[in-house]
Amino acid sequence: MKSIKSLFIAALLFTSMSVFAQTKTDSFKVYGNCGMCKSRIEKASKPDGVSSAIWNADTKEMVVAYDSTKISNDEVQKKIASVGHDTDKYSADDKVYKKLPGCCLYDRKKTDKKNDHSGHQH
Ligand SMILES: [Cu+2]
Repeated sequence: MKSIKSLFIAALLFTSMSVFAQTKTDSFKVYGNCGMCKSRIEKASKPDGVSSAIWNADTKEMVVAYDSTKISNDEVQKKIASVGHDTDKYSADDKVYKKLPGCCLYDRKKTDKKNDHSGHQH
């Protein structure tokens, strides 16, 4: 009987701990094109602490559910930018962007960054 009681207390403790782990759901824009972008973006936006990440290729809307005690919205956006996709707050590195497959070269939000090459280069 005693062990059942302590088990119950342990379960109660565990439950209250997971209540402290606050799950937040946020949405923000992530720029990209296709299904390949989708899997790349969603993969990148799932570090520890993120329970769900879904990107809509049509609306460019990203919806993430994460544990706000483990990770922040900013950190998730940085992760996405690090694989080549601009977000509301962070821009991907030009070098990373240029390495994306052709179908993934989306229109960037900032076009006037540095125009050191004129015209098209195809
Ligand atoms: Cu793509």
